[in-house]
Order: sequence, then structure tokens, then C-alpha cells
Amino acid sequence: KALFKIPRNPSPTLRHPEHWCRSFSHFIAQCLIKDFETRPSVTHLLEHPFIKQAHGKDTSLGQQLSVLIREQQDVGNRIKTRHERINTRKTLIIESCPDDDLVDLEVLDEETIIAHLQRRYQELQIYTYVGDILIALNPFQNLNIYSPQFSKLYHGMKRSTNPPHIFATADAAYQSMVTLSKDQCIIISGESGAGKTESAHLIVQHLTFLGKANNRTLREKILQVNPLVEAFGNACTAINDNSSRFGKYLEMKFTPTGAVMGAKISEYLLEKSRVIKQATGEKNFHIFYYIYAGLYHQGNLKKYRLPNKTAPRFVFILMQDIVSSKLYEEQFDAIQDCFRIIGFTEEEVNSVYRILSGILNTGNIEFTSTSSQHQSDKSEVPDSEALDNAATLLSIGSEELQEALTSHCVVTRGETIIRTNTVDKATDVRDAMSKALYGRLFSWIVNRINALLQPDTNICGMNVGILDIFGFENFKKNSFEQLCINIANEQIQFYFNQHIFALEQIEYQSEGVDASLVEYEDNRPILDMFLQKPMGLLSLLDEESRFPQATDQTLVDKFQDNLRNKYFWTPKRVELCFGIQHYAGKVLYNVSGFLEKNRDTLPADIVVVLRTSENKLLQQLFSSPLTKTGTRIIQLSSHKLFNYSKCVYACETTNMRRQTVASYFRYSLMDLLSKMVVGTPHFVRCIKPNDDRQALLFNKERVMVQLRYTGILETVNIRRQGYSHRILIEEFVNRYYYLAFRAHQMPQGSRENAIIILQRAKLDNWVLGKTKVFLKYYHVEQLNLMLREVIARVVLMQAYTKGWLG
Ligand code: AD9
Ligand code: MG
Repeated sequence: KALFKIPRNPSPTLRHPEHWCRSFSHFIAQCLIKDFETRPSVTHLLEHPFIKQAHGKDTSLGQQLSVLIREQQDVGNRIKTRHERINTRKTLIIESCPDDDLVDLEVLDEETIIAHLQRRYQELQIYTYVGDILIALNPFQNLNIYSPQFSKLYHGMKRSTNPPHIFATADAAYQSMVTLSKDQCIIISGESGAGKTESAHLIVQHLTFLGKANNRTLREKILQVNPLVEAFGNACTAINDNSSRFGKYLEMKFTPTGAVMGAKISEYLLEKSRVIKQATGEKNFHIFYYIYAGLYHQGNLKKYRLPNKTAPRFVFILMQDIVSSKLYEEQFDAIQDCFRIIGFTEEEVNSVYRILSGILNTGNIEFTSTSSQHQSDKSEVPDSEALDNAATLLSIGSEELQEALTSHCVVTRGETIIRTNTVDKATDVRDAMSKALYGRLFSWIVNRINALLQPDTNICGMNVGILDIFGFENFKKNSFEQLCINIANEQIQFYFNQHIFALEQIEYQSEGVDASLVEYEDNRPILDMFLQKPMGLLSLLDEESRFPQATDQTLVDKFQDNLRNKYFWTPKRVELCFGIQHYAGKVLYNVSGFLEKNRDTLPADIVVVLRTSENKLLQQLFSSPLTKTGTRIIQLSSHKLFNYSKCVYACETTNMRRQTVASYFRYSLMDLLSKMVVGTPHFVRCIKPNDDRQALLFNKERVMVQLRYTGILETVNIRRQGYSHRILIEEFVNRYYYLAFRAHQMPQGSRENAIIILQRAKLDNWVLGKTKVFLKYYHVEQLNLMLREVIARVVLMQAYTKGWLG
């Protein structure tokens, strides 16, 4: 009782009833675990008027408390049984090993690190720490280490208590968010097929477990978000059967006390071209196979005007593999559930299916030339079945659609002239329409999910963002899509370098802290080569895209003339190609189609027709404010980063400034970075142990290459020597003074007081800079744990004093 004096005016955090609630549950858990003599009466606690009044209206806080208490009882039981080994096959032995953290290794060279990772991988220890960074090796098999039992095991635990795990990283982000009241951001990187998306799922799973709100439906909704967007945004590629074809930043929103209250996704650069064409051996977006199989199974193919499997001419854009397999059917059912649970109406889902079937039918529209003499002049649709189907599904007139596909309006000197489209042009218009429909539908789904998962309270909470983008790709043939994907990865690597190496070293110097510098591979020059204005690769591409006469050859020439550095070259023997030395390796790009893909033109005639649709959703997709002259307004400023989904395409009228994919891409990257930099980052580096997707196969060479280009060895060094956390002295004292002073003392944020706290907390190896306290990565965890315990004690004392613990 005498441990702490109770302040007359407890600090605002302590006064917050929900905080009391959490701290009490924590305390009670400790009592239960340690079987204190002073075990308080839980029932008494729940019945106490303070709890009842705290919320002002009902006992919901009390209920919440009892949930928390139950949860903590589990923790108690769990700790008792922790040392019992779980013998199920493929299940980790719950004991931490000395090489859990590469920073602790005595010998530090590539060979040793690889040897450790290999041994661990063979023992199914796929996770390893490098300080506060998590390395995740893809196991290529299901492991029994992600059940709720494991979530409990990692809940609020000191990192060294359990073996490394993705849940521990999620937990650290969550605990930091709650303890420090600061946004967090988990950045998952790695090449295609390394396991980023799986890791993102697991993080969401653990965060929903941690952020238990009373609202169970919300939890369920959040868990459906990833499967739903991935059905629309992922596809089978040569490298990965479930490859992300878009970048995704998912923000999970929490109340100040850590209860989940909503979520928001931002999507980046969907690879729309996949809708109309896929490389050999690759497939279209998953959803097309799901709906075909699902509708076939339901006997609904006719309703959505999709041809039967036995029809001679098959749906063009699915190319191969249109089987009504059991798996696709199941996936269709799962997607239906996702839509329902998240809260889409039946009408909306029906509209989505109609648009998707409309896209499938559009892909089947074929054109021929109307006259044999002027083959290149005019086109027509010889067989109108697909055209009629598409028009019906999109609720537009079939004739109007045909006209928009086979002709276009040109406005010259105030006069409107109608020109016919050649077969090639008509085909391009058709494909542009399919891509636009799919791209906008995807953006709409994302926006709708965001609206449905928006927090329904005004509480100003915090969030944990999870970044899962498409991984670095190097195929036999690489095109514009791979270029964008690889630039995005280049940017993430740059961010990692900045955070881990550059900023850290700059700060040591300015704070007068002595720390030996670590050399690392800076990819800034490569990034500049892409993004610089006006002579960067993307600017050059934009410039060339503005010339109607530009060709693939003129584009390569332009690159060659202007990009003179060691990261760019044009191979002598291969035409229309250029090579880039990326941070992750050399990639050869084929420029054919670059210009068209970058222009991404959607003719105004198509927009006009689609706007006449009777389908409300479709109207919405294509209705955006037009100025008097018919020009869409687009704001491009570095301050107001625009949102792709709100201003999807620029190129809708002939007289407007064109918004290219490259310039949109540049802004998306800025948008993404602006989101990431506000949070404290946590890094997960996914590594692909082999290219054959084989369990237990550890290809040393492949792993070595990935460790090298991700700078793992340098990271080990800097984590060993460096101080990954820096806190302003005043903030440090303010945050941790409970550890050395009495609660009511409110000491000044001085250097002396900071030293007192650091000494009382018995930390070693810290450094005091000019304005900041420099801490090792493990210090913050220790400090936060101590702080939580002290606060629990303070709260307990207050409760005793108030006499309501019986
Ligand atoms: V891409 O850049 O989107 O093409 P990712 O996202 O890095 O790629 P993904 O998460 O999709 O890769 O993982 C590829 C496959 O590896 C998955 O489909 C799983 O079959 C397998 N995988 C990855 N991580 C795990 C895991 N923790 N447990 C089991 C896993 N299997
Ligand atoms: Mg992925």
C-alpha cells in the first residue's frame, strides 16, 4: 500500500476508465499467476459502483473488464503450461534458442549467418530476428504455429521469452502503439513468392486477436478484407500461384486503449493489363475463375450470359483453364461470404457479377474489316452475340456500344466529325474498355470496404498499417508492369536503407554520439534515374508518350541518349530492350507496348456510352464531375496527393491534358511513403529459400543473394553497434518517470533525470546525445514492460485507497 502515493489529480491516462480497466485486468492476471495472497474479489470488482458509473450509462465497461480478466486468466494458465512441449508434428518446440537473433552470434560473416538460417530452416524455425527486424523464410508447407493458442502465447510477452515469430512482430507493433500512443507501420518486403501476403494475413490475424473489441462482427469483417481484395487483385503467375498484382496498405484502426474499431485499405497500381492478356502459363485475376465455376455450379451461367463449357468459342479473356473445378467453386462460396459479412448488399454483389460477366463477354467481341479493299479503314462486329451479351450485362444499348467501339468523334475547329476505327483500333478500344471497367470496379470495391469498415465513433484513435506490395519480379520477358513493380520495390528498399542506415548515422553525428559507420549499398542513384524530373526514365517515357508518332524504337533511343549511367544499358544483340541493374539484380525489359500501356487511353466515346448505363453501380464508376468543356479536373500537386480511386483516368476527352500511368505511379509512391513515414516502422524481410516451392529445400545460393541485396549482413552489424531508438530527453523523462520517481512528482525533463531513470531501470549500453536518449532495440521493450507493471501497481494502490477492492 505504501509503494506509491496516490496523486490528487491522476494523470489523464490514468483517469481514463478504459485504461483502469486494462491495468486492473493485467494486475488480476498477475495475482492469478502468482497466486498472491491479496487476490481481489473479481465479482466484487465488477459490481463496484465505480465500474458501473465509469462509462456513465451501463455496465458495458464491467463486461469488458470481465472479458479481459478471462483473457488474462488464460495467460496465467498458459504460462503454467508453457514449458510443456507440444509434440504434434510440424509444431515448433516452444523454447527459444541462442541463435534466435543473429545479432547475438559471436562470429558474424555470410557463411555463419547462412549456416544458422539453414539449420533453423531444417528445424522448421522459419523466423529469425536481426535485432528488431524479422527474417521470414517461406516454409512452403503449412505449419501448426498460427492457431489462437499461439496468439495467446505471444500476447504481451517479452520477445526473448518465445522463439521468433511473425506474431511477435505484430505484438510489438501493437504494444508500442498502445503504450506510446503512436501510429505503427509494418513493412513487409521480399521478392515475388517470398511470403509477404501470407505474412500480412498472419499479422492481421494476430492484431484482430489483440484488438478484441466487444464487437465481434467487426473482427470477422476485418478478417474477410484480405481474401476479398485478393480475389480481385491476385493471380497465378509463373512465380507464384497467388501473386499480388497490386500494392496494398491496410490500416487497422484502434481506440486509445487498443480495441480494434475499423480498417482502411489503400490500393496501388493494379496490373489491369492482365484482364486482357496474360503471359504464357499465367492466368487472369482469380475472381474470373471463381465466378465462372460458381455460377456454373449454381446453374446461373445463362443469367449472366456466360457460354457453357462446351461452347465452341470459349470466353476469350480467360484463355485457358476455365474448368469448373471444385476448388474454384469453394472459393466462389468463400467470396460470397466475404461480401455478405463485410456488408455489401445483394444488389451490389449482383452488379459486381454482372460487370465481371460483362467484361468476360466484352473480351469475346471480335472485329473484321468491312471492305476488303480498304482493310485498314473500317471495322464491324460480324457476330453480335458477345456484343449483345456485354451490352445487356452492362445495361447499355448494343448499337451504341458497337458505335463507340468502331468509331470515334474528333472535334476540330468547333465541328464534331465522326471517324471510323480500323480493326486494330477497335480492338484497342475494346481492351481499354475492359481494363477501365475492371480497374474502376476494383477501386470501387476497395472504397466500399473502407466505407463499411469505417469506425463508427469519433474517438481519435491510432493505427497499425501493414504494407504488402507486389514483390520484385524478373521473368523471361519483362514489360512495363514489371518495371513499375520493380521501381516500387526499389523505393521500399530505399526507405529501409534510410531508416536503418542513413538517418541513424546522420543523427549520431549531429548528436555527437560516437558510433562506427556501417557501409551499405545505397540505391538512391537507381531511384533517381527512374524518378528524377525532367530526365528520369519515367519522365522520358511520359515525354515520348505525348508524341503520337513515337515508336518502340524512338523510345529506346531516347532512353539510350539520356540515361548514361552504370545502371542502364541496351544490349547489342536483343532489339527493343534495355537492361537495369536493380538493387535486387539485373533485369532486361522489352519496350514493346510501353507507350500504349503508359498512355492508358480510354476514349471519350466509351465513357459516354457507359455513363448511359441503367446499372447504378456502373453509372457511379463512370460518373465524375466534368468541367464545362468536358475536361476532368485533376489536381496534381505534391501537397495534395491525389487518390487514384477518386480520379481514375484522365484521358477521357480529346482536349485534355493526359494523366499517364507513369505520373500516376509517381504520385502513388509519394502517397504511400507519406502514409508510411508517419508511423514507427517495423520490418519483415521475407526470403524465398528455393525457386521450386519445395518444403525444407534450402538453396544456399538463392538465400545468399537475397541476404546480400537486402543488406542483412550490414543490418546485423548496425543493429549490434547502433542505437535503433532515439527519444527526445524531455519526452523520455515524461514517458518513463514512473520508473524512478513517485507518481505525483512530475520531474523535469532534464538530462540528470533521464540518467536517474536509466540507472534505476538498470539498463546498460545506452548513450545520451545532445538532445536525445539513444537506446538499443531491446531497451524499449524492457522499459515498456517495466512501465506497464508499475502503472498496474499505481492503479491498484489507487483502488485500495478508494476502498473498493474489498
Ligand atoms: V508476390 O510478390 O505477391 O508474387 P508474396 O506475396 O511474397 O509474393 P505469398 O505470400 O503469396 O508471396 O507466398 C507464396 C506462397 O508461399 C503462398 O501461396 C504459400 O503457399 C507459401 N507460403 C508463404 N508463407 C507461408 C507460411 N508462413 N506458411 C505456409 C507459406 N506457406
Ligand atoms: Mg503477395
